Amino acid sequence: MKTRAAVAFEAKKPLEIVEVDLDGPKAGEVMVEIKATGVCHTDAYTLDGLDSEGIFPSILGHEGAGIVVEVGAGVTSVKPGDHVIPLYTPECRQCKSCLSGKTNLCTAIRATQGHYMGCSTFSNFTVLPEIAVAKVRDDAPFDTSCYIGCGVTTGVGAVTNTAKVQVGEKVVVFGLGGIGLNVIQGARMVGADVIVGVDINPDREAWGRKFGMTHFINGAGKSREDVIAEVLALTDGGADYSFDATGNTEVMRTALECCHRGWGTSIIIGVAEAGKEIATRPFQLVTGRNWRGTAFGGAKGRTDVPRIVDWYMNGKIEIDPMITHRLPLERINEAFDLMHRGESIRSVILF
Ligand code: NAD
Ligand code: AHE
Ligand code: ZN
Repeated sequence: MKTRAAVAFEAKKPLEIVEVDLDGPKAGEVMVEIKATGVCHTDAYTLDGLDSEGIFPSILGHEGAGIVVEVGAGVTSVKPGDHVIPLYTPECRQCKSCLSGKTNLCTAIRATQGHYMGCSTFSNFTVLPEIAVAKVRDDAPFDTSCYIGCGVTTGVGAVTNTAKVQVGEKVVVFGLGGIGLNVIQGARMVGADVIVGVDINPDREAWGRKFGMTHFINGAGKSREDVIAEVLALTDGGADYSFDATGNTEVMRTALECCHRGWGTSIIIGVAEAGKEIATRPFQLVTGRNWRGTAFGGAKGRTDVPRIVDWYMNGKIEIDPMITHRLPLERINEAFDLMHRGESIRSVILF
């Protein structure tokens, strides 16, 4: 069949809306009609040619919601009409990683997922393996629940699954965009006492406060030492947990070094440009700070995503105010411009 899609033909070039051919689902696969998709910073980073695994042409997009329209042979977990959220981190429940109980990084289809995240939600119809869709309740609106396909789950899950922040702890979040604001609301949900936000865009202070941030640091023009000193003053000597949601490797260092001596843990969420590396003095780790990372908030997609949709529908977490722009597919390039200008939190494309 034919489907309308926004295709990335070349790095750093605007996406082009074209009709593409799509084969029906093979054994173990499902075809999904995408109703809405968010635009995540990782899409921008891949489009800019900064992902070492990126290939062109490709159809990006990994934050979608839609309806199953057809299933291939042997598919048992979903049927036509089911509402689903595509998963760039699948959950096969059979590979070594899934069976370990220690990670959400299922390896069943990693080889193909790497290049474009395996979802291609910037297409009206897309085909995915059955293990890469989460069946969700059908009263959740597509234009908001799509954000659970990446940003919401990544931010909230970094707090609940990866850091496992406890009531009364002190956290600091670097980068108050589509991911960082979800870290903030996750920290509020689990009862953190102090939630410091750091951004270089002063407009992000009001955004952070809306979701539970207790203190704001404008990092623009400040040295690493200055930011660390401010965080230490606000957290009685250092954060129990810090989170990088910028993708900037200098910020990652600051985030580690503002953790409390002896136990503070820094979680890297941001995706850095190909070739970039992190650095710190080993003494930072010798003296008990921990450096960790998280993908998709440590969430096991088919198990955890339906629960997060419930959290949203029951009012435990917020999504609606973060969707700042809704655009038709034809205007998808504006979503990237808004993100680069710091004017959007999340833009959602409606089909
Ligand atoms: P975004 O553009 O919405 O937000 C980024 C925020 O960081 C902005 O508010 C920006 O002003 C701020 N920022 C930039 N430089 C800064 C600096 N030096 N100091 C402080 N703040 C700074 O992007 P997003 O969609 O929230 O994504 C954030 C990062 O998370 C990206 O690197 C993205 O690729 C990554 N990401 C990772 C995962 C994962 O599973 N690990 C999932 C989704 C996104
Ligand atoms: N391919 C890149 C890294 C990209 C990356 O880290 N992706 C995250 C998800 S970002 C979602 O917005 C991820 O899930 N990684 C796990 C994985 O297996 O890719 C690079 O640097 O090479
Ligand atoms: Zn993403």
